Amino acid sequence: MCNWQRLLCATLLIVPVSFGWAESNIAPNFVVVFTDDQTYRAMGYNNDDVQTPHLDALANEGMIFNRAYVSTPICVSSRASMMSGLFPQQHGAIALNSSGFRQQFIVDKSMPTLAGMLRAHGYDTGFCGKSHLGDPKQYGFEFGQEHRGLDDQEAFDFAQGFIEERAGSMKPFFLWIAPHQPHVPLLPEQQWLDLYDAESIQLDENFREQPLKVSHFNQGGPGEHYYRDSKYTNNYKKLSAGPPRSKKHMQDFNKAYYATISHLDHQVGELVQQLKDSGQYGRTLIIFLSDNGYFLGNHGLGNKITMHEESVRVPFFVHGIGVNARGKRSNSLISSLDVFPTLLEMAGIAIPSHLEGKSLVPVLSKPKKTLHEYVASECVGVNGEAGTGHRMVRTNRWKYMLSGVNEEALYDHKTDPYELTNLIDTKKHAKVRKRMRGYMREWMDDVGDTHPRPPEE
Ligand SMILES: [Ca+2]
Repeated sequence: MCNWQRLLCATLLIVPVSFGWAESNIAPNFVVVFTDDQTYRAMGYNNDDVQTPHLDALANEGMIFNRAYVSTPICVSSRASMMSGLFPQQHGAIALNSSGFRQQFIVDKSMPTLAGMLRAHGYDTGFCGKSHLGDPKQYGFEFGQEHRGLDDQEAFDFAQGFIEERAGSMKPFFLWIAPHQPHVPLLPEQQWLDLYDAESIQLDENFREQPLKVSHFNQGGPGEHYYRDSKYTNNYKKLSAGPPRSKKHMQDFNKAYYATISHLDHQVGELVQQLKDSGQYGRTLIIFLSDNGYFLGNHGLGNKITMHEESVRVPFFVHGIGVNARGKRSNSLISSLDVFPTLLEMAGIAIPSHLEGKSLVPVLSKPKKTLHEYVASECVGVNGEAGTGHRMVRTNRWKYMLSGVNEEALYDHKTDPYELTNLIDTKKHAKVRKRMRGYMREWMDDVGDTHPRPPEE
């Protein structure tokens, strides 16, 4: 019997929700907001240029994770990772091809999904927004559907109805909200554009007009440097294709991108109010993250896919029940794969041993606690070939990247947060290189990567 069932059996047992979830024995609700293509620095609390007052308030009341990395920086694979708790080469959604995931998790049902496990343990499970993996009812959700509206209003309307229907209910729920924003096409309304002056927007230190001719910057097949910004801001201004792209061009794009995020911020603010009105706010854990980042002209790139910070590092915060050290920022290195086991632990469900992530629950009380020695990310098979593409391992200080043509990169984040200097051939860093190559080999063995391993030294 799970916690909420025990509670229902306990006649007239009323426990104040202001108690911690463990003490109160109330099964927590979970609301996950999983945005699309929102890079780490596109959040008010990480960047003064961006206006996200509702998200900032939530994050500052909860716990902000400064070092959160996605298992893969591409939409379909990242979504499949959230639902499966596995890396792409394990769950089978490689780049934009989800057939392997379908076979294991939908057709054979040989592997459990996050929604399926929570539902089996008494949770009402609701989905709204972007699926990218087909009908969400096929992979564990009982309520909801995919919503294709790019302004996400349909999705947030569904969320509102879902929450209102559960006002005062003791049965816990898991609500997955997957907005399209700020993925291109960007269609910001004037009221959000009015918040920003393009000329005053600061570009990052690693802005370039076009990328270096190195495989680490390829975003698909050999030599491809996608730039998806042209024509996509069509109710604001039509931007020409690139690269190269000018500073002014990128400021104009950022204005539309940030305006879209401010719209999303407003929608999340309304959602929080609905949770409060329903009486469910006090027993709800909110997790906010994005499926991948985005290059805003960083390194001369648009899009995502490569292993640089702008692509693999995302905004991530938690708020509400279970967050015992509130108002803190954690530098603990975490992965998007940690969400699955975190929710299971909080729901009192045994964590299956095959999951790749670790529960964040210990960090929610001790923000300095180390959870991972390193985290990994991959984006392989973008051009349809297994083994091609990019991989990285990241410790608190160092990042090691291995491309599909065996080029390597080593960055020191203590001195080089914008990844401008590749130290892979620097004699002084031979020991670090050896250690990072070892982590990479270990991770490649774990996921069954078909690509040749980095050399042993
Ligand atoms: Ca995405």
